[in-house]
Amino acid sequence: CNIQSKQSMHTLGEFLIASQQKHPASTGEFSKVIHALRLAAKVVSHKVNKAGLIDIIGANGVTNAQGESQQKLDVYAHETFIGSLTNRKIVCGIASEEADDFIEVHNSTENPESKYIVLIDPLDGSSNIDVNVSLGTIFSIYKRISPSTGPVTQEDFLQKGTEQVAAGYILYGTSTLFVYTTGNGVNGFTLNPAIGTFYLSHPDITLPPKGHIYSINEANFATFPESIKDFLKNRKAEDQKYTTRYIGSMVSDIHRNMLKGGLYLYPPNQKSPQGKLRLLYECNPIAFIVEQAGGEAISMDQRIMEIDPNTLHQRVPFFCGNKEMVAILKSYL
Ligand code: P6P
Repeated sequence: CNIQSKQSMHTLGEFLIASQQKHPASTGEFSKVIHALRLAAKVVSHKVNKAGLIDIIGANGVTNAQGESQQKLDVYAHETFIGSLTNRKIVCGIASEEADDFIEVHNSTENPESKYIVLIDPLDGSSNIDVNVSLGTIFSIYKRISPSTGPVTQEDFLQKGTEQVAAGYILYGTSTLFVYTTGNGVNGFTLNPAIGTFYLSHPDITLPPKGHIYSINEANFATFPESIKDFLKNRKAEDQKYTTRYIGSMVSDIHRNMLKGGLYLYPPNQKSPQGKLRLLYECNPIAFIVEQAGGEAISMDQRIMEIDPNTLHQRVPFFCGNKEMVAILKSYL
């Protein structure tokens, strides 16, 4: 249907109000967190879509907690999301891929009812910035577990993925999409940049029952575990009907697999013995979303969301997608 009929659909704001009304006890604070993320998403989307026109392209010469050269847009996205979440005094702590340690939002003692914490990868896939390929933001929301009278602590951030209150991603692609779950299914909202409003464009996203796409960087094949090598070899057997798609921007690969079916794999390899992806602000939020869409997310023999985190920037092997494709992979693991 054309954009006109879509505009008669729910906006993200209306969807949040409707969702909040289903929980009479809710204080509306959670909705404010999503509103803050929504605003930051619009600001980053505007910048990403203008990257070629303003001096924001290229690295700024700084390396982040991961030892990766920070792209200017990474820093911009980090500051935009941190600012939006902090200004509204609705969260008590934030952890970001771009910051070595978690950030205590100082109002947490003045404003003890700010019970949420957010973990975020402000701009994943940033190596694609300069070549005009889609990028994404990934976020995960928890309730703090330390006493509300004191500052947030490490334990607030090192909770299992099963404790997530919500998770989502923003895809800066041919259009800007805001996708999130609170544990009752997955919904996607497309930004109409002309008026700065997100409209419900992908209600109740559900993975197709079967998938024929797998997403992996096979340049690392030589040092994958033997089980992964065997899995990949058999996908290529002549009677198989698979294809590979790998954008190098996880949010894009995941979103495509959510709509068309597929399996995303980032196995351990010589360069990244624990895999490359971070448990807290990449794997757990994507795992929550994929499971809510009827799929599965594992790390070798474990369910991703059951992993007990040890450190903020911990990396884990990551496989997620259709239950049917994950089941085949499990038979090799
Ligand atoms: P490689 C981007 O840096 C990222 O975190 C994911 O978005 C992406 O899927 C992966 O790393 C790409 O890593 O090692 O294949 O270049």
